[in-house]
Amino acid sequence: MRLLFINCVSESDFTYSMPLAVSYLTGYLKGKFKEKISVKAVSISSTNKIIHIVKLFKPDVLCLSTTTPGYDMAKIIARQVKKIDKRITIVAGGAHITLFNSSIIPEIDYAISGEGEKAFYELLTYLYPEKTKDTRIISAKDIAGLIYWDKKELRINPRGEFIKNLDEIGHPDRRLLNPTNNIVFTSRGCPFNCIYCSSPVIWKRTFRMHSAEYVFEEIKTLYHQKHSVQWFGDDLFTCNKNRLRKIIELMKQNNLLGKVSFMALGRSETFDDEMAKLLKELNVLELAFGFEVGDDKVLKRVKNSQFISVEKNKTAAEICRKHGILATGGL
Ligand code: B12
Ligand code: SF4
Repeated sequence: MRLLFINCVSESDFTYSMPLAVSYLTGYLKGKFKEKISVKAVSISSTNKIIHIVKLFKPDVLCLSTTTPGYDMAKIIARQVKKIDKRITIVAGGAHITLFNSSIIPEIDYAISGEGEKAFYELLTYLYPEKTKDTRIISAKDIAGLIYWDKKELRINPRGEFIKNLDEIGHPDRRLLNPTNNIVFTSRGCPFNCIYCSSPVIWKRTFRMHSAEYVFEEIKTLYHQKHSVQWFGDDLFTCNKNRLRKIIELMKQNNLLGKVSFMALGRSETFDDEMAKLLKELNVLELAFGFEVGDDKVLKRVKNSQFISVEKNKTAAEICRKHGILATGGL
């Protein structure tokens, strides 16, 4: 089975790099099929080059990962690829698909809304039953979150439950990523509900954490890839003190504490002096908050919370200063 992943970006976008999503998806497939899966992943904003790669690699499945700004490109690629070879199955996923289910065009055979690992694996099992080790008989209507064409009608299956134990997803296959990628995810989702944010829609306000052991392995892998500065990409890193203590302990035991520095995202309601102490010990140098506005009424409205206040934001910044952590704030 040959899978070609494309990170769809607009021609004017220069901030792109292969999304970690792709490495999670392929990492999850490891060992689940009878034969080796050939994977190629490209992040290029030139349609001509992409078409050239499609002709050379000859994928069975073309996998498009797309945000909303990249979706026009995804549609162009899908249309052109179907013109070259109708037999190539085109599957799309990513934030845009999760947020705008019905935007699928007929050239995209399947799309997956929401968490992709389980649904993508089940889709491949459905498409290639002879190649999977799975004994289940899966049909398209049973795959949670699958969007597909039934004759000319678009079917949108409801999204299923999130994978409960996040460690089950396995470690992302970082060989597919740009070597400069220094992002570590220690959780998925955020329990809050800010009115401007896509996280509550994408992750439905469920918050799941990886274990301290899993996080430590990720940090260690990146450290061995020469990343002494790492970025926790979590929506909300300032959340669980006990797990932080365990991560620090593991770093100490393995002589890594102080050798890696970090940046992370926080929210002032889940941040206090004790949390700051732990973050400092872990060597978090910078914490980015969503301070948003200097007016309490508007702040409570946009953060959708009665517990937030400008004063709390100020206190969070002061606590950071006290502990020598750089506090930055989105306004
Ligand atoms: C880290 C991050 C970045 C980083 C790193 C991106 C990277 N290359 O890894 C940087 C800063 C570079 C970045 C850039 C951009 N980002 Co960004 N980013 C994120 C962030 C915080 C996490 C993404 C992530 O890795 N999540 C973890 C993975 C596991 O989840 P996931 O990406 O949703 O993937 C799952 C599913 O979507 C699905 N899936 C994904 N792709 C595919 C493909 C197939 C075939 C299948 C079947 C399934 C599937 O399965 C995955 C595993 O479960 C999200 C917000 C968030 N919390 O999700 C925003 C987010 C994805 N980014 C967003 C945007 C807009 C962008 C930019 C376009 C902004 C810009 N123009 O500058 C660029 C484009 C990047 C690109 N395409 O290369 C938006 C997208 C909103 C939308 N409507 O589409 C988000 C949601 C933030 C927001 N504003 O709400 N981003
Ligand atoms: S705290 Fe951050 S991630 Fe959570 S809903 Fe608000 S803006 Fe989104």
